[in-house]
Amino acid sequence: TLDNKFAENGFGKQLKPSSKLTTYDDVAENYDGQYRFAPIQEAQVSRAMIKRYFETMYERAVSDVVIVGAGSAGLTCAYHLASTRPDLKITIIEANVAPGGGAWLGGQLMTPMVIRKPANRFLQTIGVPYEDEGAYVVVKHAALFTSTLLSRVLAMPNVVMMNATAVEDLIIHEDHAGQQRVAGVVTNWTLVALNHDTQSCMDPNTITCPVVVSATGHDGPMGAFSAKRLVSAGLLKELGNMRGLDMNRSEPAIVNNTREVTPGLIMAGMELSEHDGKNRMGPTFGGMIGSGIKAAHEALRVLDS
Ligand code: AHZ
Repeated sequence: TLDNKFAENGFGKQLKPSSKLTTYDDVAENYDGQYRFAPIQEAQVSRAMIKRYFETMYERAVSDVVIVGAGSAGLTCAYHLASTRPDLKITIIEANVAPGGGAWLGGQLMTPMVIRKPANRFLQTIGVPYEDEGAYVVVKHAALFTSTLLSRVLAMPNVVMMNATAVEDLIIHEDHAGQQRVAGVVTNWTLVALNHDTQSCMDPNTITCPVVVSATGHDGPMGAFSAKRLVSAGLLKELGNMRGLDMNRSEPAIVNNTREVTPGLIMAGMELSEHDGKNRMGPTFGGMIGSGIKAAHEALRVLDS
């Protein structure tokens, strides 16, 4: 068969580096100005991705913590949790192709990012330089914060991120006493989740876990997902709805109220403003950092209880 032939041709075997492989910056004596790649078969590329991706899906169908939303709050939570407890299987589900949420820009379409003290300590931890302005610090480009945080999080062996994947429901179990408990998430490719109105019966998938951290941001096409679902599932009477902008009220309120809002579900970041009816802060990101760290502590408390 074709597949046997493929196997005979060395599928799965390590390609032998040839002395003829050269790059433009090669200083080898025999460099002749030609960039030469190691040979590859198209199926090897497909299998390299498929094998790893689906093995990961299989393994993470049961996770220790699922973080929904890879914005500044969700990523900070992932960093703190994964670095504190390398034994935990932490799975991040992000609806967008590009993780990072709103933290690629500081505010409006401007690049510098403002972070109030003492949240700058987290920048020191992950190694992001900043200008010190006294009460607050400024990172020269929000993307420096987000890309650094993302790379630190993704480099940790216990973290998996599935992007272009939406959480479209929660798993909710009932215990003997009739108490409802969030016991995982229901996922789908985001492109599928966005098309339920036009295609029938595209069933989702599940990830079971003892703790979900929801950090899906304020209301939007997908935002405030869990807060809205708690209302429609009868676990929250009504949405508090995000209130007007007040930097001094909102940042401590979001951090201090980051908590297990319903058994098994911790809420962090701006999603909490919709759940609780708290003010927004606009373009200052210390509250998201503080909330992410608090959510990590809350997740550990729930896991250890
Ligand atoms: O794509 C969303 C984004 O990356 C993702 N997300 C939303 N719904 C999802 C779902 N499944 C999977 N159902 C989902 N992923 O969640 C991420 C939220 O990131 P964000 O940056 O919007 O939220 P945050 O709370 O981390 O940061 C908020 C930043 C803000 S908003 C604000 C204001 O409006 O005043 N101020 C600040 C600092």
